[in-house]
Amino acid sequence: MTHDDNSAPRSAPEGLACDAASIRLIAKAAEDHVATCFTRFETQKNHCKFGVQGICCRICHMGPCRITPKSPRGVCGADADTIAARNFLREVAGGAAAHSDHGRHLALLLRKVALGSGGPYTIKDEAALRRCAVALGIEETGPDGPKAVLDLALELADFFISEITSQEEPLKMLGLAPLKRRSLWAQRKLEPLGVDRMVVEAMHRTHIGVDHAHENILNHAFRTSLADGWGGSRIATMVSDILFGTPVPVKSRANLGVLREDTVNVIVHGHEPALSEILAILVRDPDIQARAKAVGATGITLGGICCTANEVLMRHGIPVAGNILQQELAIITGAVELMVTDVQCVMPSLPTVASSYHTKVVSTNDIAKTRGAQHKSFSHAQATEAARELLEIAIDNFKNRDPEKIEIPQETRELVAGFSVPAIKHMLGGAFRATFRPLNDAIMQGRVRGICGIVGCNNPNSKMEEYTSIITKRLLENNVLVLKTGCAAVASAKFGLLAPEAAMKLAGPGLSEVCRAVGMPPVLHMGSCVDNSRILEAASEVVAEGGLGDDLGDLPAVGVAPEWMSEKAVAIGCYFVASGIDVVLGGRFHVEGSQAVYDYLHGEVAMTTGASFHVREDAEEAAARVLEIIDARRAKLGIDKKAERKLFDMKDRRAQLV
Ligand code: SF4
Ligand code: MSK
Repeated sequence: MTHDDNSAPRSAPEGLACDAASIRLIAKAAEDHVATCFTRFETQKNHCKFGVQGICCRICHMGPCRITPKSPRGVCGADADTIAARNFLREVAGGAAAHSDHGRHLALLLRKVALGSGGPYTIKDEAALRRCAVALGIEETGPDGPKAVLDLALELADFFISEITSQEEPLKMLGLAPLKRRSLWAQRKLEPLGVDRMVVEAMHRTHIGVDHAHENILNHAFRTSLADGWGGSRIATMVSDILFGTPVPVKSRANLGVLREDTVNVIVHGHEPALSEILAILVRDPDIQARAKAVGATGITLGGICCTANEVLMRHGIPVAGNILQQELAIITGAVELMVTDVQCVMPSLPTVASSYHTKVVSTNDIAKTRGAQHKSFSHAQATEAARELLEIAIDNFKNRDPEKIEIPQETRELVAGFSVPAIKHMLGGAFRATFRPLNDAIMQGRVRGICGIVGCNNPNSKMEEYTSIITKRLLENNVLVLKTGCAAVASAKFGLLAPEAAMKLAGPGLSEVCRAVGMPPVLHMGSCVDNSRILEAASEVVAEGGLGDDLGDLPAVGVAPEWMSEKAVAIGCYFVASGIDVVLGGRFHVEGSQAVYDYLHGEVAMTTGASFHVREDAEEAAARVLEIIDARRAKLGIDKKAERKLFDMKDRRAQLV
């Protein structure tokens, strides 16, 4: 038995998860006396009501202060509105910081590569480099023709770093958004400076005795989120594409059944792709495979958890073992030799869980250590050596498996991922004229009713993936094209929604026709958490293509965060809303102790941005709300009436020419 004694779930495993693999392993955890997030949730779920309502303040040491009807103000005089708004802004700052630090690390790696000190990393996708430079207004040709790749890479890296640190200049990357939206941001004073300054300012504003007006605090939350969505996160995506390749459709599989009894199993987990990229390449090295065979395995299986999984899935087709709530379950299979962690969403419980099996947990980023895990500090310059050493640790650990403890569920589903924006345009328009035109036409004709970005995490506060699955299926039936990222995408993968056949089985007739015509699934996996920037990119391209208004806020498009839990999800929701896209939340923000803050986020903010948050804890009601918003947008665009399909004869055509 581990030193955690809360290993027995109080609910039946069937009530905690939808997929058979997770259900079985939650039960196995109890049999093995291993505590997991599912059992720990049981001991934590009587949440402090002050925390839930966002009216506990720990910002200074005259407190902590809690707001009640009898004590409506903290010691300093802060009321519920100030306290809830400050807590919300700090969440957004945390989320923006996480995404954008990821972006910064990649921009710094791009700079090293440009200067020749990037170890094994190279500019893998020169077309992406040139495409980004052009989009950002950086000349890609000089007086003597196209600039040399490394010169352009250095210019771009310096541009990205100056965007992250910009002190007084609004973010230049806002230029990637439609003109009307940019004007709105400027008029409403929402244009962000660099995310570094925005996050520091968020911490300053929320210090005791600074910003007390809830609208002013919340508007800074939206501004900070824009510095993430259009800045830090977008930089992460752009640089990843340049260094590791722009994703194209790729087949793979998802769920814990991707682990194999006869191979050495290695899991990469976290978010930053630099190390996992090298592992994905090295794992195919014949020498490494031979070493695995020498210890009695048939080879090595690399699988992923969370968004590091999504990164190597999108570019290499590496199978996905699971999403955030499955990280402990992967170890509980008893068949994982090594779990390599980087940053974000890595549970500190992993070494404790691993202590009941033979799994080694190795952390690799100096900003993310866990007690009980071995730490191997990763440097880009030595990336290949580090990856080789990690694989050797895994191979050496194969002999330590306890056959009695191994149970690998068989469940896996086929999927197609890799839908970057260039890949979608290519699928829709073909190699000759990659374009969003067919999608815009299908939306205007009503064959596709609208677009929905479903993003975010899983949360043990509800049955894992049930909400995500229900809302996704309901939207598909109603001809809504679904774009997914993060753990929400993995959830769909596990239930077969990322397979092209889903278009025939689950999509309404119009959406099914469009998907079948181009051979794509009705749910497009666009990548990791930072790749929500790809959804903004796709939406901007749809606006630019014409016929659906001239602002992101005109599109029949909605964002949904069904089972969200992280500060990053709060930041993502805010940059969607600030970009004019309504967001439906499956769970509530911790702000309900302040009616004013609640009303601002769930309604009044629309007067500033054109969109707001909508909480629907029931998935069917959430689907209905998404369709209402889409239909309202369609009516505003004047495309709510189904266009009659008229077959033109020669006489009609001649009449059109007159
Ligand atoms: Fe209490 Fe004000 Fe200090 Fe917050 S900042 S802990 S409300 S005194
Ligand atoms: S990993 S932030 S649980 S999506 Fe990106 Fe999943 Fe949410 Fe982490």
